[in-house]
Amino acid sequence: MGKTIIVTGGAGFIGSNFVFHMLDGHPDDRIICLDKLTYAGNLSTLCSVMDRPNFRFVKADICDRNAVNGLFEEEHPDIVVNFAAESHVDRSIEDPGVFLRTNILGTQVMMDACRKYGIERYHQVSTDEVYGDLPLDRPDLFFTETTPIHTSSPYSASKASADLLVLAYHRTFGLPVSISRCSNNYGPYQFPEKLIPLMIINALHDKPLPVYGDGLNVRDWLYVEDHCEAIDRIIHDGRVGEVYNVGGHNEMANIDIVKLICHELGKPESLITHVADRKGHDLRYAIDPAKISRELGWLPKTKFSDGIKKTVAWYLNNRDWWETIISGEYQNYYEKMYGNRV
Ligand code: NAD
Ligand code: TDX
Repeated sequence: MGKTIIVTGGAGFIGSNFVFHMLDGHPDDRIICLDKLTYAGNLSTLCSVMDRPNFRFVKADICDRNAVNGLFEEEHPDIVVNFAAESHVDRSIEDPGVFLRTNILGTQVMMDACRKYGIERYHQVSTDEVYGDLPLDRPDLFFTETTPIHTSSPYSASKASADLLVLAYHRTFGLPVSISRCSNNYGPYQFPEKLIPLMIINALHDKPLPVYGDGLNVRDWLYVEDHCEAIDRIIHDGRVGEVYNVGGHNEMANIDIVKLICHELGKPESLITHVADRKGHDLRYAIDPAKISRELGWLPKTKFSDGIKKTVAWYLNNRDWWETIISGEYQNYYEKMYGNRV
């Protein structure tokens, strides 16, 4: 029999890709998307699956205990995958409060519901940022699952706090948890505040491309579908109580990514503008994915050279999606779709 899976944050970038991945790959499962629809959540992203009989969308805050408990009582989920989070480092530097609330307390509320009603697996979607950063002049160093937690931004501190709480609920209450710590994702439906979509959209408008500092900071990029496949494997075959790093050994300096985007779009590199650096800017992320490859046979399928072409093509072919975001119109979508249904 199929499983019932609650996917929190499923109207965001990775969560929506995960919803599509699960509906395609596990048609017998029932997928419930629980999402608050913050500025980063876009219900129109899910319009192609909204009418599927084995899909349900519920607008709710993961911090809202009554709403979360009510959903567990109705749906009796077997698995919870928690993507819901405030995810943008720059915003966490401006206003940390909501990061602590959603990323830590929201995680607690979700896990308390799992304890109260019983669950087969609670999976926490975490990030490589919990490990802090690596020096640029030590390409031999990588983050493994035993690298100490050492955070830089309020965002990464909130994600690390949540991870510690998840492991504490496993040890203290026996909650069957798992955690994935993935490197930077890119692909369709990424909100245009993040590096790759922001640069694509600015370049299309011949606007300046704002590179923080010297642009030499390194990120380790993974195509979003590969991340979804990794989580799929972990929730089904990953060991309870374990952390799995997810990444594809694809390190690139920011400036090289931006130049590549200029090249793909036929835009001049003179659009590149160096701006003030991010406060506390992490130098280099680099994941060692040996554990997930060894234990679960996971390997990334999309090479960066193909993935970036697919991503640029997606933004070119889906202008409506990001134009409604830039105009702010997408925030009226829920009202339009659901306003007269309640
Ligand atoms: P995103 O910002 O695109 O989406 C977040 C989603 O969560 C949105 O739909 C938003 O409406 C929802 N949400 C926010 N607060 C909520 C709340 N209180 N209750 C219910 N829903 C809420 O984020 P993303 O880039 O898709 O990241 C998803 C997860 O993956 C996050 O936990 C993030 O930390 C993690 N992660 C992201 C990356 C990356 O490169 N983007 C890499 C590693 C890990
Ligand atoms: O305008 C920009 N200019 C710029 O130089 C932006 C938005 C970013 N940058 C730099 C900062 C980073 O070094 O590009 C790099 C990538 O920045 P982001 O897209 O903001 O991602 P990052 O800070 O690396 O965090 C991402 O990966 C880990 C996600 O946003 C997190 O949610 C995830 O946990």
